[in-house]
Amino acid sequence: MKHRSYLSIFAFRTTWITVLAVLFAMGNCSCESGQRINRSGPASGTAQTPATNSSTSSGDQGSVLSDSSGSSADSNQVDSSAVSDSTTTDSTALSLADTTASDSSTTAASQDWISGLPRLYTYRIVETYPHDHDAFTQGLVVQDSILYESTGLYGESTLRKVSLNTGEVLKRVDLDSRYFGEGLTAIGNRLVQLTWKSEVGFVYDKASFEQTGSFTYPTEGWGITYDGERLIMSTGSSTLYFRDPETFEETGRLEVTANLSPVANLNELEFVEGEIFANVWQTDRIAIISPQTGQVTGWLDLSGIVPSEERLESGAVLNGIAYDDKDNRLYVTGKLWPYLFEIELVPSE
Ligand SMILES: [Ca+2]
Repeated sequence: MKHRSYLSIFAFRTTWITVLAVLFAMGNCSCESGQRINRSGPASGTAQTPATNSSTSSGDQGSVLSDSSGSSADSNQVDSSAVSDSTTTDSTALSLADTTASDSSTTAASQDWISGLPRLYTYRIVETYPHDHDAFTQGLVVQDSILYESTGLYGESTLRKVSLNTGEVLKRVDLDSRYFGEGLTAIGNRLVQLTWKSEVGFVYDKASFEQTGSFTYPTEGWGITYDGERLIMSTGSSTLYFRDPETFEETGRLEVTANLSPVANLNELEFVEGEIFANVWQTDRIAIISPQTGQVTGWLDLSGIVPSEERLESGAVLNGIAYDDKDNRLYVTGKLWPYLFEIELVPSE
């Protein structure tokens, strides 16, 4: 009975989503831009539907945060995220089930052109690098084999310059213990770092790490990236905020949806070849988002990329995406992960 009901819903959704997709494709096909990334090749990772991910419970992150800071604000994040996360998980599970059921295309477009449903990708590990397993990664940027990393937790938050190849920390700034470091992005010779609940961001000279400015925002700060014209910021919700890279004033918003359902808990961000990649907090999934429509055009499932025995802390979840557009290399890591991976996307069959 449950199966029959699900098929009815799927048939209805597929019919009118197809209509929307065709109309959308006639005006603006976002699938072309994604093909510049290498999305072919054999998969070393096990393709699994993220609906069956072994994502940690919302309380797991809380145990890490509580252990490190004991702040009452931490429990606030756990509480609110727990509510929104359940919504996200439900809608995402349905979205991915739809994708798996209907995905018979072998093209590497990030969105199924016929059905309009998100494509599902797994990964191939190109290279494995060391990563400081004490780094509670919240923001990640890579340029010329140098990582710029923001780490969180009260009393432990940092801005770091790290050698990609060795994991050695080459330069480091410790944030005041009032601040919980969050997202990080680069704009020319500047680095921009968010804080979680302090509603302030910091601007640094990329070479010297000297703080050259700050700005405020009326939300939590989670992830941030730069598309060459605009800053794109996440707050743990399903809304992305565009900000001016000079004044930091808000210039627009984008509601992120998958099959018309909001996708909450958007966290670390990276602008990759015309699309926004976003970690979904406490999952092994990265949403590939059209910056024009907010639609999730693809899901990247990173389940199993770190062997389970390596995850020393229960809150050690995926939370780091960096893309080097000079050589089209994509890197991912997580909070307290001992490794950083260069990966390629592989369409899931
Ligand atoms: Ca990033």
